[in-house]
Amino acid sequence: MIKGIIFDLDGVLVSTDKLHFEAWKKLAQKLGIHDFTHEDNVRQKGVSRMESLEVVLEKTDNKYSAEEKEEFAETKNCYYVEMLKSLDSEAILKDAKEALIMLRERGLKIAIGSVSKNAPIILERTGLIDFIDEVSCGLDITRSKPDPEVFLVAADKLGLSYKECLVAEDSKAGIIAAKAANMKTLGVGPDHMNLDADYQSETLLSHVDWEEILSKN
Ligand code: B16
Ligand code: MG
Repeated sequence: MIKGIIFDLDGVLVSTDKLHFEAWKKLAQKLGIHDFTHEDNVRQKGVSRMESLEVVLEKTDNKYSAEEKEEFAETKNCYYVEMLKSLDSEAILKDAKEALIMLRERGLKIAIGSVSKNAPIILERTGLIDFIDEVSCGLDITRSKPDPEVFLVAADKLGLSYKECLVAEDSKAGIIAAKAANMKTLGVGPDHMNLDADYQSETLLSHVDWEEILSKN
């Protein structure tokens, strides 16, 4: 029986996925890369900061040292953190807050499962922190999605077994991670049809048959 829902953050509850894209694009331009596209950015979803940098560097023949790469990742994070300063509840995606409220009223426990080290600040700035029970984020783990670690930590923090959890995700890496954790999956967002999840929906409420999901599992 499903007793807890673990939500990815960027692109599922908040629109910060767009800010990640802007910040990586700005770094790419600084490095003389002018063809960094939305398709490249899709491959960065759910993966760590350093792995995301490699997606950018695939677009240049220049070779960089480990120190230079650390510096680039830090520069991108500075751009991103600067953008987060003006973040507020407006960044919460359609249906997200309503879904959290409805699920909690039904007695389900709610956790965040995000590999972002900026997750706590995003939850504070948007006010979403008041609607969740536990946070598992980049500060709690050593391996990013598609490794299941972030979701295993979330379930442990909720005090639930892995098969009692369902994961809502907008990235392929995240769906693979959730399946590896033995959890049910709900693919959301513009790419929901391509995620190979157990259930799929563009948004978190209007198009999701929570009744069916929760009664069948
Ligand atoms: P940060 P999620 C992920 O968050 C993003 O999807 C991914 O694009 C980003 O590289 C990663 O967080 C690390 O984020 O640089 O802020 O630590 O989708 O797992 O919520
Ligand atoms: Mg995401």
